[in-house]
Amino acid sequence: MYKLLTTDGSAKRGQFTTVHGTIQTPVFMNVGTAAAIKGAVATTDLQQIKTQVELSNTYHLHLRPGDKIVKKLGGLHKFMNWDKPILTDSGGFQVFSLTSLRKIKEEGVYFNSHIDGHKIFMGPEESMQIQSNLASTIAMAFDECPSSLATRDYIQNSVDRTTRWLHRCKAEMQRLNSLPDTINPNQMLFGINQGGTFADIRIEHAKAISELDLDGYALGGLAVGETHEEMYHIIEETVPYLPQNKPTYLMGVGTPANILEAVDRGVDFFDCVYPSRNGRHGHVYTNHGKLNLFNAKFELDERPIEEGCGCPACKNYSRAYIRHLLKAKEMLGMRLCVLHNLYFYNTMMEEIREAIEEHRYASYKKTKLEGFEMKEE
Ligand code: PRF
Ligand code: ZN
Repeated sequence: MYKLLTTDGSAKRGQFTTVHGTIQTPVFMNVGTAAAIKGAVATTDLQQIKTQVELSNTYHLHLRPGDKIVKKLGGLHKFMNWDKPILTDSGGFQVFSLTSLRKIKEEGVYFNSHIDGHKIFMGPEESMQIQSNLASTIAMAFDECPSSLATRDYIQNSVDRTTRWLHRCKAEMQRLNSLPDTINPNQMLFGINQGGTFADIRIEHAKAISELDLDGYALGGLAVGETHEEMYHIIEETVPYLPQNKPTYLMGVGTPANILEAVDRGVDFFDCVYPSRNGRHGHVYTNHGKLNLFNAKFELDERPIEEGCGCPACKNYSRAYIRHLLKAKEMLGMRLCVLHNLYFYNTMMEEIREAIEEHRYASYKKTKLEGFEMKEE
């Protein structure tokens, strides 16, 4: 249940209530693809870094350990020891980005596992069944994310199939939610808008899926190779055709600057591997741009990653120490960088929410973006 608290321009400040608690939006979901945030981050760390929602993947968990195993163990929340909201992506995107020898048919997708190559079929029903076994808070519809190089014809046909798949997802989710042994009978479903960079296809698709009265709507198929300007343009064109009284989720985006721009165009939910992936490589975010802690200039730097940051890394350790850990391949180095980066993203979302509430989002965004450009030293 989404409640729009206030707006500032097109930016929305909302509250999304689920059986696993209320999500304050705009929100950044912290990615734990295989039921763990990469970089040795435990679910017991998440409160300290202000995580509201964890995101996992249908495709990965279906392959390993298997969604039936997770169901036997009481569902993903119990398995991971995380009682707040979890969103699961449907598998569609991962099938398209990770597997080879795919065949897309009306019924679904035939592909080979990226782990051992065995043949798998996944369609809308299978994706919903897996997500129901995982018992996530929010399930994503099974979609196709076409390549950014696809032709208009290809994209139109793909979008039409994604719409038919969405009807099947909704019916299957309703069926699964009413079964007696379903762990989360209140599982929610978000539909996914596609259409590449063709604004007219996006708009027609947005209108069609809005009629299904789903719990939320995502913009998929973006940040797949188009320019940032093209992405912002598509968001701007499409969001007005999605229900304002439902959350809008921009899948797989992005940099702090991308998030600031998308919030300004009405987006509520985000997820991205950048903070965890960059952290694992010693790249850390600050309000004055990104730092590479492998850089020699940090060898004797006794300052925290960012002065005033309340994260577990900055409250306790210096850049010099974290640099040493990274160079010595001590796992703690990665872990501290990932914790800092997620805290940085989650704190930025908190600032964004406050700025919208106080109707000063435009000036907040401007100052924040200027800071990112102003590299330290
Ligand atoms: N579809 C799904 N998951 C996704 C995407 C998509 O288009 C993207 C695109 N940026 C990221 N994750 N199901
Ligand atoms: Zn920090």
